[in-house]
Amino acid sequence: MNSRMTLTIGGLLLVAAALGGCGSNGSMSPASPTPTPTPAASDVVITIVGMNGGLSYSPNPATVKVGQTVAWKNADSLAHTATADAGTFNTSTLAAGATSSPITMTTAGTFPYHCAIHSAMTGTLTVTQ
Ligand SMILES: [Cu+2]
Repeated sequence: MNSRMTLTIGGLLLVAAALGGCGSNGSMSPASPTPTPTPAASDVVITIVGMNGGLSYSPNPATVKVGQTVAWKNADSLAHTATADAGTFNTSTLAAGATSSPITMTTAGTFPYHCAIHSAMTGTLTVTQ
């Protein structure tokens, strides 16, 4: 081994580190905190009131048009979901106070849904043309 070989290897490692650093999140972040991105506005927001049978979601039933987006806002102190019985949509688990990403409703129909954590929580979403 000579010093020239060592320098070459060192240079390659630097290049590899630089390339890898570009792809990872966080390492290139500025020191000051970036503002949390504002979630995209949804056409309709349904509030998760809490565990109360058919009154767990409000409004219920809710009606939207094809192509509109729906978000569920969890106003309860427990985690909940809004999960279509047929699996066509699912907010996944929403912590207390969290709002789901907007979900675009692409198919007309009546969609019963429930909380995947508390099956007694039920709602209905109607999607019209
Ligand atoms: Cu629940």
